[in-house]
Amino acid sequence: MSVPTNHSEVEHVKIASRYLRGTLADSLRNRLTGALNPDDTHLIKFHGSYQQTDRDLDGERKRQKLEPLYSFMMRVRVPGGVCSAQQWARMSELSDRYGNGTLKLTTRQAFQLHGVLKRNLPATVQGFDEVLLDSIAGCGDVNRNVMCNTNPHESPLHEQIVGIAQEISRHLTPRTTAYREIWIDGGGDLQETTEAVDDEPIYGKVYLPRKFKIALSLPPHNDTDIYANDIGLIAIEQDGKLLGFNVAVGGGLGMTFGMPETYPRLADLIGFAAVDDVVDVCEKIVTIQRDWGNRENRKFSRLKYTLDRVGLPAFVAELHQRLGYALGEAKPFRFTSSTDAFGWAPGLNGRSNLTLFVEGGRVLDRPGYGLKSALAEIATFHSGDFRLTGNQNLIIGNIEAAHQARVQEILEKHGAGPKAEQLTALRRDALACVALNTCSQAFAEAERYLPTLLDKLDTVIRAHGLAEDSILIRMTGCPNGCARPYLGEIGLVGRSPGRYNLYLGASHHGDRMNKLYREMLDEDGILRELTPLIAAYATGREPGESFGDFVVRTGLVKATVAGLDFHA
Ligand code: SRM
Ligand code: SF4
Repeated sequence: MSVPTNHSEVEHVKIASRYLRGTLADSLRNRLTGALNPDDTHLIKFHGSYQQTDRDLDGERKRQKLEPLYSFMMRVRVPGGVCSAQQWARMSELSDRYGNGTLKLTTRQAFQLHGVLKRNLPATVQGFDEVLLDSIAGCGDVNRNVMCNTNPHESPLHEQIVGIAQEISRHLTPRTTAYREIWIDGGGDLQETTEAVDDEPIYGKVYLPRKFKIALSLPPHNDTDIYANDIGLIAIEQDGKLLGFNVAVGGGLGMTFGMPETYPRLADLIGFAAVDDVVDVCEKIVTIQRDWGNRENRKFSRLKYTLDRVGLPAFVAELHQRLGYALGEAKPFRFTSSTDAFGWAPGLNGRSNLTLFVEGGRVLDRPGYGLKSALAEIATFHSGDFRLTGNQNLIIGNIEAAHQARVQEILEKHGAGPKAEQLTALRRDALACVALNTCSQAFAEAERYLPTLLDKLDTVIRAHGLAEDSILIRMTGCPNGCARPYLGEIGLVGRSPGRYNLYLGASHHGDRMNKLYREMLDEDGILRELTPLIAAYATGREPGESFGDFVVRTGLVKATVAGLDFHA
């Protein structure tokens, strides 16, 4: 089998890879460089890793005529965001032993390690494997980590829904044995990879045209931003029983500056699926995208472009045909929140849950603040779980009554006690993507800079009595959308070092995107624009009105009603 010549380079690499093997074994054995063979840089994404350089050092190393300092980001899927204390402990330990000492909790409830050297990749993967974690499908043209909102204290239904998220994830995980062969059995010293005998019943030999994302949520919470996903599943309950899911398709946020034919788009509701059908509905949607998605130009390969090209009715008709029945009519629901509830909350069976604020999702130790050490210590005795939220925060879940005081004490001892309530809601609910120094796509800082900007914005917020009012601010270093900035009531998207485009007017619950308001602002410009708006909001808002709704109502920006009018 070969792929048509007009298909993109990555399609050719995939087909030649024999189910994701490529020459990865050879790349790992080559000790002369810290990098992989060029084609393998595409394939390793399917194994959950990106080859990166330390962008802070790139210039200096070039001047010294040295190879860039190559290292690898490794992404470990945590379906539904729930992992055990043992798994937490292992990730923390691996980040110290092989990574840069920090653990990143992503906007999709996964773990990332940064700074892993090529020679340490196999040992790191083996470390995941020993505690039943893996990085396969962390990245690549396959279904990624399946998200699910994580409010264990709210109802037993959440547990059921997390279970369904895990089932969807298992079903859509690639079946190739290449991952085990290369990283675990081969241990980085595999002499030869076997002739592929695998079968990928869902993906086939060339996998999907592009990444694919699924999120679940249980109203009234939309903390997984389901509309930003290729498939969003909205749980519908009746009298405490899960009936099934409303199905939304075609969300995705990436775009490219200067190319208005690329755009962020929210998913459209197309119907209702019963609990027992939902895994199959996801599979069939994935296969339509596999067959219909654009494989010539990766800029237009996501499901959102497939949908806008063929039209929603044709897509839904095809889905019904592949299912052999029609989805039911979408059922009524209402989202009222998309943020995390910080602090202690009672749980089920006498246990409790503690939601901790993790700035930028970065779990680390710094002088006077030892969050990472505190969590590692808690993991030594905690019999519950750890839950990564879609807002880059962490819930220590299902804490035994007998352990509550000890958990609190350890956090305080390390200066990491729950202090979310001392922060403004603006800061508590902020999101920032990784950006520099590891992300190759970043035009500007995000995670490293947003706290500084927030110090200044907090002064304005407090001066206007808005410390407890949640305003969603989201910053990314480029327009790819990793911190879902187009769903920020205030979105800041990096254009060049120190300069950002300012977007305003998303809803507070993830169901309306924002619009471009100003371009190329530096810090002074951002403060100059936002200060009067915050003041006007404090005095002019209607009861319960969110900042995003306020700027739309007062005519500052027009409401974005569909992806195709995002740039209008
Ligand atoms: Fe992302 C690429 C980080 C969530 C849209 N994303 C990247 C890469 C791998 C950069 C690259 O291509 O070289 C970034 C790695 C940086 C690093 O050094 O770690 C990266 N994305 C992240 C994370 C870690 C951001 C964070 O700070 O938490 C998130 C990891 C999620 C996970 O666990 O799987 C992350 N990325 C997202 C989201 C949000 C979401 O899914 O809810 C989006 C927008 C939704 C979407 O997919 O449309 C997102 N990332 C992108 C895109 C644009 C995709 C597109 O369709 O245009 C890229 C670039 C690409 O795919 O070509 C990208
Ligand atoms: Fe990198 Fe851009 Fe994603 Fe930020 S939004 S992590 S800069 S790809």
